[in-house]
Amino acid sequence: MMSKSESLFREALSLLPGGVNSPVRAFRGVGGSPLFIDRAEGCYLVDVDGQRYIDYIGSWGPMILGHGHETVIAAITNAMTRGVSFGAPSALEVELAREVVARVPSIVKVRFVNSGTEAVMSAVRLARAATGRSKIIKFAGCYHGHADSLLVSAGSGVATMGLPDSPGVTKGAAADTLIAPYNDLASVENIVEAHGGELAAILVEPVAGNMGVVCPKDGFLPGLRRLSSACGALLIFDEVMTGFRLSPSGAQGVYDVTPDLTTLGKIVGGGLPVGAYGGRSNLMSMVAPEGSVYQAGTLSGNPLAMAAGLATLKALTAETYVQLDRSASRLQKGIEASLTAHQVCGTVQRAGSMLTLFFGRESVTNFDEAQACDAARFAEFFHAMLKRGIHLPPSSMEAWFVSTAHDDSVIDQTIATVDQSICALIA
Ligand code: HOZ
Repeated sequence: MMSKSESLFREALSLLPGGVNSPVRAFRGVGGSPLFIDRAEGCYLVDVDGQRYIDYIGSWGPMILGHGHETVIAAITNAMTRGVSFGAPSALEVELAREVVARVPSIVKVRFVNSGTEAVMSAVRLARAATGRSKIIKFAGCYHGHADSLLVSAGSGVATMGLPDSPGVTKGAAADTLIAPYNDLASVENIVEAHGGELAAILVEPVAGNMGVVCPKDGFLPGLRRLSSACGALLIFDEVMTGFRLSPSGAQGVYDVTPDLTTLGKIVGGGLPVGAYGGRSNLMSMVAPEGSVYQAGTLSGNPLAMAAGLATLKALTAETYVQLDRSASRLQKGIEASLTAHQVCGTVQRAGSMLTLFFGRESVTNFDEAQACDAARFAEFFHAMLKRGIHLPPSSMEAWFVSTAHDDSVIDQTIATVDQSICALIA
C-alpha cells in the first residue's frame, strides 16, 4: 500500500516541478521518494505517516537549537500578535542588526533580505559598484544561491543533479564568473595575474558546505585576502551556512581572516526566511537609500523573521558552541570507528557542528575530489539509515547539521545506526 508521503509526492509531481519547491529535497541524488513532514520537535522530524526520524538536515542549517526551541517559538508568537508584516521599520530590525554587528567585527552595517541567494546577489552587485569592475572569482563546488552569475560550477543541488551549468543563464552573465578550484591558491594567482584589473570580488565559502564539508587548507583564506587586496578586488565571505554556526563570528572568527563583505542566512533567521549582507561602513553606505546601489524587498526585515533570528542568536552562548563541537566530534569519531572496523574506505570531514561522510576517499579538498566519491554507496547508506530512523541530507555532497537538541544518547543511537547500516552495505 502506498504511504501518505508517496501519495502526496505523486500529486505534488503534477503540481510542483519535480514535486518540490527546492531541488535538493527531491531525493534525486539517492533515489526513492521524499518524506513529507508533518511536524518537527527538537532533533526529530515526524512524517505524515507518523514515523519519527532523527534529523540531520536541520532545515539545511538554520535549526542550530533544534526544532521548536521554546524561546524562539515564544519570540515568534509574541511578534505575531503585533502584526505579521508592516512594510515599515520596526525596533526588531535594529535589535537584530545590533546583535549581528556585536558578533561579527567585520560587519559595521548590515542589510536584511529574505534569502541567502538574495544576500549574495546583492553583495556581488555592491562589490561591482564599489570597484567599477565586472568579473568575480568563484570556486568550483561552492554554492551561493541561484542568481544567474553564480550558477556556474555550482555545488549543492546543481552538483547533486550533475548539471554543469543552468540553461537560462546568459553567456554574458556567466562570462563574468571566473572559476578556480577550491583550496588552489596558485590557480587564483594565475587568474588574478590575467584579470586582476577587471576583478570586482573573490567570493568564497570560507568553509565549503555545498560540496559536502571541505575545510580550507592552511594559508588558503589568508592567501585570498592578500590577493584580493593586492588587485583592488573585494573579498566576500559567503557565511550563509557557517555564520553563527562555527563561532559567534562564523568562519572568519575561527580562521582569523577579515573579509570586506559577508553574506549571512539560515541561523540569522532562526528558521524563518532571512538573509543578510554586511561589511564596513563606507561600503554599506553605498546601498540605497544612503547610496545608489539599489536593492529592496517587500518582506525584508519581516518582524517574525527578525524575532526568530534575535531569539536564536541570544540563545547561542559560548557554552553552546562547546557543546555543539563536542557532540559533532563524538559523532565524527563514532562514524570513523565504524569505517575502520569494517574496513570501508571513507572520511568524515567536519567543521564545528557541520560534517559530511564521504565514501571512497580518504580526504576531499576540492570539487573534483568530492565528485569522485562513491555517490552510489552513499545512496545505499542513506536508505539504510532512513529505514532505521535517521534522516540525513539526501545527497553525498551536502553537510549534516548537528543541533543542541542532539544529546549524547541521540548521537550514540546515530553511531549505532551508522554501524548497522555499514554492516548492511557490506553484507
Ligand atoms: N544551501 C542549501 C543546500 N546546500 C540550500 C537548500 C536548498 O537548496 O534547498
